[in-house]
Amino acid sequence: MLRGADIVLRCLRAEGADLVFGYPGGAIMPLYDALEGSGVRHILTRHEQGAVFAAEGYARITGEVGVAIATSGPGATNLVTGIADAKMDSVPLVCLTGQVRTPLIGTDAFQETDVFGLTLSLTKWSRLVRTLEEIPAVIAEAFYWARSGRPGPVVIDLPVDLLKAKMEFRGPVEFHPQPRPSQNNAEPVFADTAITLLQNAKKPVALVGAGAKLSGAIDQLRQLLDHLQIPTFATVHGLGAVEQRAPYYLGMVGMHGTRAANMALDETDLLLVFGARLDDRVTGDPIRFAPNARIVHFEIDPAQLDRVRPCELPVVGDLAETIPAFHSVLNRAALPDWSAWRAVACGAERAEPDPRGLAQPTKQFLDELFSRLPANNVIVADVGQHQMWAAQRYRFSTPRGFITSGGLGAMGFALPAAIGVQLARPDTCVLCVSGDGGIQMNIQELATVRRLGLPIKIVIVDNKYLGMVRQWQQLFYNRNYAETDLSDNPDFVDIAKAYKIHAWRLGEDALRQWPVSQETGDALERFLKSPEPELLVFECHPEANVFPMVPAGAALSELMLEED
Ligand SMILES: Cc1ncc(C[n+]2csc(CCOP(=O)(O)OP(=O)(O)O)c2C)c(N)n1
Ligand SMILES: [Mg+2]
Repeated sequence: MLRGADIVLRCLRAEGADLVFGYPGGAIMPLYDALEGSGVRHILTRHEQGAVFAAEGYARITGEVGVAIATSGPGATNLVTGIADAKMDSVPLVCLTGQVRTPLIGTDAFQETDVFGLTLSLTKWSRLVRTLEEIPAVIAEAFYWARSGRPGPVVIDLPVDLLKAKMEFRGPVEFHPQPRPSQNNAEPVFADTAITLLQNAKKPVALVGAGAKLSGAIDQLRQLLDHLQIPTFATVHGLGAVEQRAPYYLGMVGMHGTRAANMALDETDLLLVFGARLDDRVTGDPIRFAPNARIVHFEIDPAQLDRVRPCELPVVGDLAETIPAFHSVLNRAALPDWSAWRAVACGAERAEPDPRGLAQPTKQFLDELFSRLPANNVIVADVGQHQMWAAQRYRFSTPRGFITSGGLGAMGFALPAAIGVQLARPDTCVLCVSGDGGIQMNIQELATVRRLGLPIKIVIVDNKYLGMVRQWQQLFYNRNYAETDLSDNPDFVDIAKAYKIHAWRLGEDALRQWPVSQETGDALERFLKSPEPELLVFECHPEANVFPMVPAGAALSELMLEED
C-alpha cells in the first residue's frame, strides 16, 4: 500500500524525471513528505516563478521534460508566467500543483484556485485528478503530451486528500494514444511541387527556427543547407542551428536581425521555413512580408501554417523525417545556379559594420566575453536590449547554446533558467546575461545559486533603465521616458555580497581601449574560469540603443540602422 504522494514520485521516476524544481505549501505537503528516499532530487527555489523557469532551463538544454511543483492557490498562480512561456517556446514541462481536499473543491476554500481553468489556454493538456486510482495513468499521459509533437506545458492538479490516501500500487503505466491517420505528405506530389518551386526560384532563402533544434535534425539540416548554398538566417531560437562559418549564413533575422538577412528575406522569391512560426518579430508588417515569396513550410504543428499567408508547400511532420525526405528528392533534380544571387545577398556591401554609436562598448564587451568562453558554453539571456545585443553578437554553432524567453519575452527568466541549465550540465560554462530591470524580477534566486554552489556567471548589463522600453519611448514616443528610469537601482555588487556571491563592476571605459587591457582581460578570464558563482555588473550607456531595428508594424525593408 502506498500513498498517492509516493505513487506520484514513483511515476515521475519512471518517466525519467529525477530532478524537479518547486516550493512547498499546505496542499502539496504530502508530496514533500514523501520526497526523502524517493530518488527524486528536489531543488527548492525562492519563488515558484523561479522553479518553473528553472524547470524550463533544464528542459530547454536537455530536450527532456522539466518538472515544476507548487502548492495550491498562490503557489499555482505563481507558475502561470512560466507555463505561458513554455507554451510559446515549445518547452516540454509538467507542472504539479497541490489542490484543496476533493470535497472542498468549488467552495472557495482557503488557497483554492481553479488552476485547471486558469491555465486551460496556456497548456497542451491538463487534468484535475479526481481519484487515487487514476494517478499513474494521468502522469503517463501528461508526460506523453508534454514531449510529443510540438512540445509544451501540461498541468496536473492534485487534491491533497488523494496525495494522502493509500492504495495498492501495481507500478507505473504507459500511455498509448489513439492511432490517428498520419499527415504524411504524399510523396510524388510533394516531390514534384518541391522540385518545380526550386527550379523556378531565382532568389531562394532558408529561415531556420526553433523546430530545427527541437527535432534534433541539425546534421540533416546542415547537410541540406550545404547542398543548397542559399542565403540562410535564423530566428532568435534558431541561433546556433546553422554552422556560423557557413558562407551563406547571414545571422539573425527580424526586428533586430542583420541588414543582410532582412534584405534577403524582403527580396526572396522562394522562402524555405524550417520549424518557425513566423511571428511578427520575424515578419514585420505581415501584409508586406517577403512580398514576392512563395513559401515552403516545414513544421510539426499544422496550426502554425498559413499564418502570414497560405504557403505553396506545407511539409507537416518532424523535421528529422521531412528534411531527409526533401533532401533525397532534391538529389534527383538539377538545381539552378544561384551563385549570383548568393553573391549579392551575402556580399561585403551588406555585411555588418563594426559596432558604433552609444552601444559600441557594450557590444565590444559582449564580443570580448563571448570570445573568452570555453567551447562548452551556454548563454542564457533575459529580456530587453541586453538580450538582443547578446543574440546579435552570438557566434557559436551550438544548437541549444542560446537560451532565452523568445515568444513570451518574460523578464526575470534568465537567472532561474540558468540554474536549471547548470544543474543539467554541471561541466558547462553557463553565462547568464540579464538587465538591471529583469534581474530584479527573480533576484531572490541568487540564494538558490549560492546554496547549490552553482558556478553560474551572471552579467548584469546595467543601463539604469528599462532600456528596451526607453528605446521605444525615445524613437516613437518623443523621448517621454515615463516610468522607465531605474537610476535608483540598488548596488548590485552589494546585493550579491549579501548572498555571499563574489561580484565586481566593469565600466564602459575599460572597453574604450581596444583590444582591452591586459588587466581587464585577466579579470574577465578569472570571472569565467572561477569554480564559484560570480556576478559582474557592466555599466552600459543609459541611452544606448539596439540597431538595426525594424519598427513594429514596418516592413523588413524599412530597417533603421545605427544612429551616428
Ligand atoms: C515580465 C515583463 N514585464 C514587462 C515587460 C516589458 N519589457 C520588455 S523589455 C523591458 C525592459 C527590460 O529592462 P532591463 O531588464 O533593464 O533590460 P534592458 O532593456 O535595459 O537591457 C520591459 C519592461 C516584459 N517583457 N516582461
Ligand atoms: Mg536596463
